[in-house]
Amino acid sequence: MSEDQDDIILSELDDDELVPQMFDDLYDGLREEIEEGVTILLGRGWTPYDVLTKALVGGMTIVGNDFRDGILFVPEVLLAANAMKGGMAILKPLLAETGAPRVGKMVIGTVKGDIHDIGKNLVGMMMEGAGFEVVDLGINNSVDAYLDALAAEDADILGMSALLTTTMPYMKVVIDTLIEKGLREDYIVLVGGAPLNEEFGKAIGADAYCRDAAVAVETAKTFVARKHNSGAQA
Ligand code: B1M
Repeated sequence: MSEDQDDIILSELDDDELVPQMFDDLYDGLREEIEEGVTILLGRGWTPYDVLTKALVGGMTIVGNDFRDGILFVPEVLLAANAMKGGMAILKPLLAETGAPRVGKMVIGTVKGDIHDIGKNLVGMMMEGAGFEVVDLGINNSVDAYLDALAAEDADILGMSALLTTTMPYMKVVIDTLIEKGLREDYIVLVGGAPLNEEFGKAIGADAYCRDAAVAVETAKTFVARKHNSGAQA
């Protein structure tokens, strides 16, 4: 962003300067700088979760706002997304390193017609960090892709992500198909993505709408515990 970019030595910045600098670097799609910033913050004792939410997601929010306002365009946003993924790749094993017993299994994917995967990846990482086994189907998933994976993986939870108002209705197609096939009660269905809200989640018949990755983890834990308890009583 600034002409002095080359002169900045990230490790010499204190946290209050480094985080805004990382916002700038994310904005500019500088993957190596983001990876370095993440490593520095971890070295200073930041938790992986704080690095993720305060430095990376914080920066991506600025990118999102400027994309919305027509200041940034697709190529720049792709570069920012690539930089974000570089940082997330460092954090992923650390978030998963809790050693917690497997609490449940989730199949997650972005719906058909939609290629946004950053939020979905984050949810997957946080779920793994909380002890869930996660099967990530990637982007652009059809009903069949979801249903096949749920059966093949013997999953407890179906997670669906959509970032476009044009693709979010596809979640209902998937849920309606589960109902048609008599499978709806076999799975906990959680949905998320920026254009969704609680009302939408209820309207399409999901078990819950999850505002962010942390909420997804808490919601999944609650539903899995409920499922196990009702199983114990049966
Ligand atoms: Co796109 N895009 N994009 N984009 N993009 C949005 C979504 C948009 C809101 C930007 C805008 O105009 N303000 C807009 C949608 C408008 C609308 O539908 N009303 C938009 C558009 C229009 C488009 C294109 C159509 C642009 C074009 O080509 N003209 C195109 C669509 C392509 C397609 O999918 N078919 C497009 C393309 C792209 C890029 C490829 C450039 C890139 C995606 C790169 C990638 O994902 N690999 C991109 C990006 C990066 C964005 C923004 C800027 C950022 C999304 C993001 O990663 N956020 C986005 C603007 C925005 O959202 N403000 C935008 C960070 C992420 C951490 O948050 O994904 O919300 P989020 O995930 C959160 C929660 O929502 C929740 O937890 C996550 C973590 O806390 N969550 C879940 C998400 N999924 C969940 C699933 C769960 C639970 C919780 O399951 C249990």
